[in-house]
Amino acid sequence: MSQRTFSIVKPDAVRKGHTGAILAKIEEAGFKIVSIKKMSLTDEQAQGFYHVHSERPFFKDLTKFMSSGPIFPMVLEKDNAIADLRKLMGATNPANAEEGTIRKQFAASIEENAIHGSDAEDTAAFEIGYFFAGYEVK
Ligand code: RTP
Ligand code: MG
Repeated sequence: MSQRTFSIVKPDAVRKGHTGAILAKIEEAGFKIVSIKKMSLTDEQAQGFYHVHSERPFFKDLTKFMSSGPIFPMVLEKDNAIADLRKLMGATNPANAEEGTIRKQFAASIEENAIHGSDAEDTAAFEIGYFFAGYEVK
């Protein structure tokens, strides 16, 4: 069944000029881009987005990184979108990511790992609403 998920091309990948190649992989995998924009986050906005990680030791570095430059947040749609995007992304640590995944190809480290993808239906709904108004994702 058709499902929506939320993704971000992270600041490291944008800085390195990998946005187009990452979007091409996403489209080739059958995802429809429902909505996309270029923007930068403040540290406070990044904290709100990653609030589930607020107690983790890497939280401060993570929000500093996510607010370090432009990102491309987007809403994606396809059958089984949430799980299929996670698969296409590869493991959080690119050292463990499978061949052919976005993180294997474009991520530099466990933190600067090129792409975000929602991990469940409830987080996808929260994350889409955090970045896009209802009229932008009709
Ligand atoms: P994401 O939420 O960005 O899609 O990544 P994920 O599910 O694969 O990983 P998650 O555990 O949710 O962690 C969120 C992001 O925090 C950074 N991180 N750094 N230094 C570290 O040990 C560490 N662990 C995680 C990464 O940028 C990760 O994607
Ligand atoms: Mg996550």
